[in-house]
Amino acid sequence: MQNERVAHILDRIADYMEMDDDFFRVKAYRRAANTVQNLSEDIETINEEGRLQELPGIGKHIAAKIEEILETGTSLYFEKLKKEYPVDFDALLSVEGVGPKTIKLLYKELGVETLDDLEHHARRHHIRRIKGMGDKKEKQILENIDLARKNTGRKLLGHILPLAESIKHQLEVLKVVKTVEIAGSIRRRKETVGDIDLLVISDNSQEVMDYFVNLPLVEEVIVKGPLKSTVILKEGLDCDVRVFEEDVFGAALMYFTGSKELNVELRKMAIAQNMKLSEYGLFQGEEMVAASTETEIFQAMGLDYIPPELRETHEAVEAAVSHKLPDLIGYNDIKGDLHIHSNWSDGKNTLEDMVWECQELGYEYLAIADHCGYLHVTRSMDEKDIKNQSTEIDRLNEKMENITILKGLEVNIGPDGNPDVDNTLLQEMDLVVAGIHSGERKDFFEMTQIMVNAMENENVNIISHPTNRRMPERPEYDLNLDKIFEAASETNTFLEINSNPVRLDLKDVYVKKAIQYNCKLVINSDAHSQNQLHNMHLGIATARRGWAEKEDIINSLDLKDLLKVLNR
Ligand code: DGT
Ligand code: CA
Ligand code: CA
Repeated sequence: MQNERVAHILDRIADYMEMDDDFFRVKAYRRAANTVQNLSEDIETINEEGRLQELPGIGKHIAAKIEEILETGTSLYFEKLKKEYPVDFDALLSVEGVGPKTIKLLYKELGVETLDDLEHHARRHHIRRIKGMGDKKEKQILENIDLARKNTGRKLLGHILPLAESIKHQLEVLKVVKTVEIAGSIRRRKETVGDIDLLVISDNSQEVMDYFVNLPLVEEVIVKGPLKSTVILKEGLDCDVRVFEEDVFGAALMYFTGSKELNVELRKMAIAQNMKLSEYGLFQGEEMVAASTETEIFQAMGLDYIPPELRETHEAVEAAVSHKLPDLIGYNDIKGDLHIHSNWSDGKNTLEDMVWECQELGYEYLAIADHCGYLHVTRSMDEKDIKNQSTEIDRLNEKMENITILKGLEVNIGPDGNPDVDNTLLQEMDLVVAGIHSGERKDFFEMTQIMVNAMENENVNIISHPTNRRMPERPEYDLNLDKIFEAASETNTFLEINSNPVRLDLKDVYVKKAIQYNCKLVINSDAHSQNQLHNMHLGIATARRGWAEKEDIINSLDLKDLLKVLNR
């Protein structure tokens, strides 16, 4: 479905037009964006059937733009505007009081492209000096930057999950508590979370709530009730605790795991079967059909069990009806980590320490893939380092039992798409990971071509963090993913699901799309310390949210089969 992307581009074009006071066309583009946003049909189907101009607000001109976007992935006009104003629109627009006109002014006068730039100039009182801005506007901007940062301020799953688990464990200590489950977006393993939702089984809710609202992690109590309490945690997000009786816990867990979209779909389905589903159970008339476990409820509705990671959209319901849910890659299915840094480049721990930690994790193999070649951002190995590291790996492979260390490198993809390291050197490695590491952003076509070129190099096995996003501040590269996935599949290049909490790249929806293109994927930690090796489960969660099965993930293979697919 390209609907989101098309709507987004139309909306952005409207922003650019607003910069130039072209209000008539602004209105037309906004209306069209809105129409596309709210379509229930796939815009590609509508286009194929020649019905674009039947949509409200879409005339000949905009229909042609949409066609172009569907065909090429972007619009030349849009690309031209972006070059003219290379600013982070999403971030800047989220600051209250900053609209397209202000963005234009700030860019022209001060070169403001990002929230950080905006804050820099506001703090130094550069903004008040611009004609048409003034002290008041500057002060308002400064106040609202923080707010914008907080509001987009959904928290990262990788940072909040340990906190949620800690609260769960603290509640479990109580004698009156039978079970605590984390529900909501965290249970679904969504990459960012709005708050923490905890469900408790207990027959003494009073004691649970008294204890909960007095935990040291709590900053402020918003509501304290017998069945539900909400607090603000010191971490800066809310935590809800709800208490239930054991016999309805499955229904509660199902409801409060969501997503809202899935709940709506399930409720509709229950109604179609002459039943009623709520957080209190599945009912037929007055009679309770199922409530104590999720499994029972799904079964009673004729559905296969839907794993929480698949509950983001209603799609899983259709698959559960027809018994077509994927057999998801499991949290214990990963046999090794193929992207690990040591202090030979910018890692914190020694190579040997990293290997020991991998052995602790029960891996059969790992690949050290330190940076090499020219990188101005971080320490990087030269040819001599690579030789010496190789000797050390030989020594460790002699010494260690049950685990094999592969010799890898992480090379940087240069501006022409070639790794900036000699191919004869790459040929000698067991595996080569290639990634873009410069902050420089090229346009859609150029960026896509660079990546495709990199994949066509036969020494490159893995593309690391393919869209190079960093949450929250760095948006993903604007890439033609269809082209990237096609090339990956044709060249037998493996795309990484990077488990770093700020990356999770490829992200879930792209994982799903890559699999449709028959791409093979690899889940890596990209660890720069022993501790970060433990992030792997976040990458696995992302893979599961992208419907990935074991056969889609090459590091679920044992060493022998892995070496076969690496084909070196
Ligand atoms: P979040 O907190 O924004 O990351 O996302 P969720 O999904 O955790 O949302 P939250 O905390 O508002 O609610 C938890 C779950 O409770 C949600 O996934 C589904 C269920 N729920 C809450 N409010 C509603 C509602 O108004 N309608 C339906 N159908 N379900 C709801
Ligand atoms: Ca939530
Ligand atoms: Ca909540």
